[in-house]
Amino acid sequence: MSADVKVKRLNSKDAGFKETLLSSLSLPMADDEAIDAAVVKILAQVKAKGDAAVLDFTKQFDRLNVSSVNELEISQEELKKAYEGLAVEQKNALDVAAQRVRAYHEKQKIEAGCHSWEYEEADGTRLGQKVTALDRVGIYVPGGKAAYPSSVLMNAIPAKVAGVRDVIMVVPTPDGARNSLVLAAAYLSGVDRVFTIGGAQAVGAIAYGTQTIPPVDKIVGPGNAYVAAAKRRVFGAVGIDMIAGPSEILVLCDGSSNPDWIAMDLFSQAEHDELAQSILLCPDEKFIEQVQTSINKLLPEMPRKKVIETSLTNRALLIQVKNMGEACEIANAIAAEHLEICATEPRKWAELIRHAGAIFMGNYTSESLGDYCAGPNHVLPTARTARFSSPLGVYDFIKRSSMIEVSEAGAQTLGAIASTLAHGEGLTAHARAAEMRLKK
Ligand code: HSO
Ligand code: ZN
Repeated sequence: MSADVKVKRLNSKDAGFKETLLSSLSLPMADDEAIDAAVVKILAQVKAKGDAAVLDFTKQFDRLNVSSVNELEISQEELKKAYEGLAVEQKNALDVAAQRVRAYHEKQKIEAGCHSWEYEEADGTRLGQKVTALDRVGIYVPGGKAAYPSSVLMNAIPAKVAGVRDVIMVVPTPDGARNSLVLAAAYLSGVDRVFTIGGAQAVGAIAYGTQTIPPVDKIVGPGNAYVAAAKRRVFGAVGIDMIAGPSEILVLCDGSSNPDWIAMDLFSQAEHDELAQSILLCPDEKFIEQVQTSINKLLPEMPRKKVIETSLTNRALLIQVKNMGEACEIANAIAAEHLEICATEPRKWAELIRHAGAIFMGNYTSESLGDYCAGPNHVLPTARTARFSSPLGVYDFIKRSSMIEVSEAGAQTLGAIASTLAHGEGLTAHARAAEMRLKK
């Protein structure tokens, strides 16, 4: 390992601070033309040839040579076996995580407007919204180094809680290497069917359907640049969740925490990706110094120190602010995926926060608890999109239909209004349809 990591320091008093900060933040992933062009071809092949194209691409990219897509499906018995074969400790941990994620999302279903409603007006006209679950959802699960069983839980459980009947998971298994924790998580979350396919071809297969793979209504889950490009391309034909960028953590600390804890929290997202971004906002210069010291003390122990070092060197910031109030203002401008408030009065500061994917309050709430088992979803808006979007949730797997039932009396008042407006738009049939229902 090279010399110490020196994390970039900023001070909110510096001239041009705001501009420097904003230009250092991650942007939503841009389209890569070469990748997009390759993806367009793959999607067209899958759309035209179905199973045959899926088999070809799976042979080409994942070196799996099979003669039918049926051979790429993992049966429920195999999923169950994967779960039952886990070491006791892992099985228990996965059980508790699944149970807590389910309980949180059950609660969310009740509290977050995921149910139908109706009201009646004085003349008997009834208006409302009917909520229905999507019929079929596809979950993309990356293979290789980013194969996270926790992400299977976070994507599949809210879909099942919403009432989605068919959850179809796709997961690439290059050279046939299956991840038993991922399969166990699929079993625990109630995934209905699993196919060992990946890349743009998998996105195309579940978007358009093939002879063997059923078409879904929405595709969720993270993936590499090819998967992201394919999701963008099939959007419209199907729904998608979001295009997730590298992980981000923003820590607001009043200096009351243990600098080692803060350093490790910054590492925890840095270890995901060289492009991940970890930022500390703190009014206490001495504490910032201590965090920098902890970083260098703890980094050598980290198995993923290379990734962490690159991420911290290129992307991390230690920012000295005037006070915690200013830290909250800056946090709103950053709109981070994960925001930790490590302070003695975390709730007081949380009240000032308007933009963040998830807010972790108090010195005992490490962000990593949220990644696995606190209960809330770990699929969160990145790259400042928390300004306008929300964590993945039950509400992403439902949709709403407007419900309108006009009484005879209601048709008299509404009919006259609609008729006037329709004539104004030159739409005579609209006007006549309303007028015909008026009593003479
Ligand atoms: N922090 C990641 C999710 C994750 N962490 C999965 C560990 N496993 C994005 O929110
Ligand atoms: Zn994480």
